[in-house]
Amino acid sequence: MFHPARWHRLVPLAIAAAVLVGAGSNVQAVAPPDRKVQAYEQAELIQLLRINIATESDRKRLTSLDLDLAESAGKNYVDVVAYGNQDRRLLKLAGFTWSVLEDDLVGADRERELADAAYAKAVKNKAILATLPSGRTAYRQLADYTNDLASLASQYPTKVKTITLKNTSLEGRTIRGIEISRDVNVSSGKPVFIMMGLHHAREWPSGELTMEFAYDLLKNDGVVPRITSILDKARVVIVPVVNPDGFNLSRTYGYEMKRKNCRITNGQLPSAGQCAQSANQSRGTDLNRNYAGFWGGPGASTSLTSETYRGASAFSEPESRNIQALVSSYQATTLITNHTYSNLVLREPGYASAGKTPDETLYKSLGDQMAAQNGYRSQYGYELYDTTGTTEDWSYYATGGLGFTFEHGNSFHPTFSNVPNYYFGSGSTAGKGNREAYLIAAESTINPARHSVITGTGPAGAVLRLKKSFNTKTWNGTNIPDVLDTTMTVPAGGTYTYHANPSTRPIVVQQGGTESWTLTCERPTGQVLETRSITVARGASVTANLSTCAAAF
Ligand code: 0X9
Ligand code: ZN
Repeated sequence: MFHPARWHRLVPLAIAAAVLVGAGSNVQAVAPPDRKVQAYEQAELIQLLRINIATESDRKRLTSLDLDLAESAGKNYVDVVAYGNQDRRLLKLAGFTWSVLEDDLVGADRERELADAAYAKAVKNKAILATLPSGRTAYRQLADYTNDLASLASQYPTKVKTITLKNTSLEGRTIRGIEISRDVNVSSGKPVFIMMGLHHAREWPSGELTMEFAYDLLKNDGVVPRITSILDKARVVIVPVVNPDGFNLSRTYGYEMKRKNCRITNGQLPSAGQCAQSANQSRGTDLNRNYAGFWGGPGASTSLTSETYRGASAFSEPESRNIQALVSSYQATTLITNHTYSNLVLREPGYASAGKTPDETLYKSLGDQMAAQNGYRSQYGYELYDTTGTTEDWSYYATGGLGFTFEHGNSFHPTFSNVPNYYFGSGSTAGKGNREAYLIAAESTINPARHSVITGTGPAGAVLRLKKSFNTKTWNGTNIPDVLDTTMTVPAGGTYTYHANPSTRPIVVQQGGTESWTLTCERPTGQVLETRSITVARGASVTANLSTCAAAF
């Protein structure tokens, strides 16, 4: 397994990096920022290389070169996207040898376009009958996602509610998602499953699979009993494109390998067209290193031109802050963030020295259950390589909701005909695939043994609020304020069931402590009529009869 740089918490990053670079090489730690630009401008080949690794120290040295690791690594190799001659020279100087997996990634994209056209034609001619729930035969562009979300909302007004995320992207785009549930407009205390795609721009299937699951749920509600039950008992939140600026660029010829967002200069918005300028190709923040959980630790870079740039500070990016706000506004008991590639189901922890989570038994069993369906490998995030500041590094430790990274398939964006295979499974796993894995995630969301339940009586129409404020710590101990704040309305009849995450965060559970939710019973105007402190563990249920509120309502 790939365990790169594991420097000690107390060693400042710069010193740790210098030590690593010193290990048997005089090569610069950070490759010149313009190497990609040069590769594009001089039409040098962008290649996928499999770098041979003999020892752990080789891995460390390779990591310290700050190349674009392709996220697939094995016992004796690490795959790297090499931008032109300069990256290859850097590898050679450092003494590495490799085999070429893909000799021309840009050319391969052209070939993919042709294969995609052939696939679309075959579906049209009914030569291929099994199609995706939406019927799509080619990768969506950004506008297709926007249109599809809007059309589902208008087609299913009682089952789909549009969500507009809090911040626009750096280039000013609105980021949207949908909630899917029976009577979606009733605020009913159901547990929530959040699924997302396209944190990373070039990982096109991650958005497709997210969107197709939405179509599937809506198309098969009332047809497939499992799906009917999911709509009855859960709220599914779908955000297919977390990083619209990056994705939009990646869907443009010549920019297919774009990964990050459009942060060109720290603290500044990009000007129109700036993100697409060739000189800025390698700039941007890696949104999957920008979350506050362990932000600034191993497996993330301080260089704005690195593919794993962590950003100027925790949650410096509007796109990651969007997901923070989104997750904080639901009781999301399960979360899947879709990525490509490597056929993995990853759970926390994301860096090796963190130790197992207090939910390991449950966390592993859910990961294993899903992996049994999509045929992927279920493992810890750090078994791929250490990372910090990823989505679940924050979401799991802040909310206790079980968060997973799915790494689909065998390349960042293969020919589209792979997407239906990823979704449904094919060959020996026919009828399975990620659809089954997602359904298991949705069913696990509903299972009260896996989250917490607060029930009781209260005045019909009252708003019940669960709130908790705390600090999330970054790697160096900086406190980043977090507020989880969700509401439901007491239904007619005056009995409520509020499905929630445990009141105590995993880190506090680990230390043997407890935390509470503050439950308030409010008039719809926001006037608080009763306040309770609720301590509830995973798998437990507590009763809170809100009689003071009922008397005053
Ligand atoms: O590096 C990432 O952000 C993810 N891989 S990707 O190829 N999609 O970029 C993996 C993050 C998962 N977490 C850990 N590896 N700890
Ligand atoms: Zn990714």
